[in-house]
Amino acid sequence: MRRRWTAILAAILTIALVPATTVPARAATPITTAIYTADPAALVVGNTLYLYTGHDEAPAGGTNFVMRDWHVYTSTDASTFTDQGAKLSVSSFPWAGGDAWASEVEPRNGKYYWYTSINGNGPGWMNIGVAVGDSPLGPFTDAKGGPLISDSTPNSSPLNIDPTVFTDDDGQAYIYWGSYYGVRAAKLKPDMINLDGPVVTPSGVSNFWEAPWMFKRNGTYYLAYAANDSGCSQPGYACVRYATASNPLGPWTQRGVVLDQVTSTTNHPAIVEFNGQWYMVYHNAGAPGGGDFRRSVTLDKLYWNADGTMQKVVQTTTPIGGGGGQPPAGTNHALTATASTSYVSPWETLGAIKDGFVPSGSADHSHGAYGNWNHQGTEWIEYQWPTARNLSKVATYWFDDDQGIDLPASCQVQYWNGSAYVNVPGQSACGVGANTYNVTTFNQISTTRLRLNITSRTGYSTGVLEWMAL
Ligand code: FUB
Repeated sequence: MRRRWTAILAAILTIALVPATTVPARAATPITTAIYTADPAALVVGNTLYLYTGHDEAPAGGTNFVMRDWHVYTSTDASTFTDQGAKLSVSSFPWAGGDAWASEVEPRNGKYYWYTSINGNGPGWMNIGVAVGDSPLGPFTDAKGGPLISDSTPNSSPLNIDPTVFTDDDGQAYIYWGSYYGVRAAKLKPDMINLDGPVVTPSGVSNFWEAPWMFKRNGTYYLAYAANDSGCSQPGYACVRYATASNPLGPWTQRGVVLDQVTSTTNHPAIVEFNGQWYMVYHNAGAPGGGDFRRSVTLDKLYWNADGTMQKVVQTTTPIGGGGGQPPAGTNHALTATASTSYVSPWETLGAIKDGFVPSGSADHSHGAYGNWNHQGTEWIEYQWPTARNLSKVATYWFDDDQGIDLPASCQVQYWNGSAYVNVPGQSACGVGANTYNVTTFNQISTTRLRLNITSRTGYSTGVLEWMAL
């Protein structure tokens, strides 16, 4: 019972196989909208990028994970992805009972080892299992007949999930895993299905929550992982921090945040170089109908600094559909901005305007909303960035609660020109329509501050669900 309750907590806090379908996903994020996907792991073999993902099957409004199998997606351009089908499922592990959580695939000697988080269906709860196949697409079968790591493994994590396996240049393989702030590591034997020596608790992986991803670049070891400290994410959400080390078992030095919180409560990184470009692969709740248990894998480019640190990834928005009730395409700089306002009602959430949520209508404040009831007249919301952003468009999704907050009478976009706020040049109409992204275009500006002046209708206050800066 304690374990089931723990499962629900984890869900809140963290957070017969089907044939391939070869319908390409859109050449943009998310990699597919045909199903909900989560917990990506990336592997490059030859000229193909393989993404191994979990599969969210929770119903709309569901409050826990429903995950039964894992899919494989392939791409040769990191843009269009093909679903190769569910290549592994809970039923592939006869000793397991459910919960096909995060996984990762590691090649060795012509074989592909697929490490999974899975419910052992016995004493204890989540385990690490391992399947093996002869190609990146399998077929995969249980490699061990039981868990590789379980609660009975000495010094195991408080929650044995989220394996990441890394093979060093000398052939030694390492497995990192864990959740509930309990990162663990061990060497793997050359057979890849047995631990080689004790489980260690690597030092220096500060603020670790779960979802480790290990790799090496230019002789330095990198460990990215989900963290949920107040320095990087709102309560209940997670960012991705990373640490570096000169030894595969540490000690590690934490280097900061590489991915801000996303629109789902959980966050889960995979970092990979493909065709000379580095990518951050992760999930969010951005697909239509998405949510914390209906996530979607997406990817964005990742760039390096000369000193080997990673630049924070800019989360791009999804150009699915475009227009109408869908957000316009382009890089939404709101995601990296600090928001402020002339006034927000104490019970409302200013940060909601920049969480990338796609509202189902102007009354949909399920992800929070900015509102200034009971003020009337002109109020403003504003974005600030530490360095200038090139901007030429905003998209505003108004909040209308059919009570004291109504659509505004008018609005105007302004920017800080170094000494004062002035209207953005060449501004098109500032739309005040309901149930849509009102797009206002202007001549490109470079600024650290962008402001939206909102003037209410007589007798009403105003509100905003999303304000995109592109
Ligand atoms: O998908 C289930 C769990 O949520 C994963 O194992 C965690 O990493 C989090 O993404």
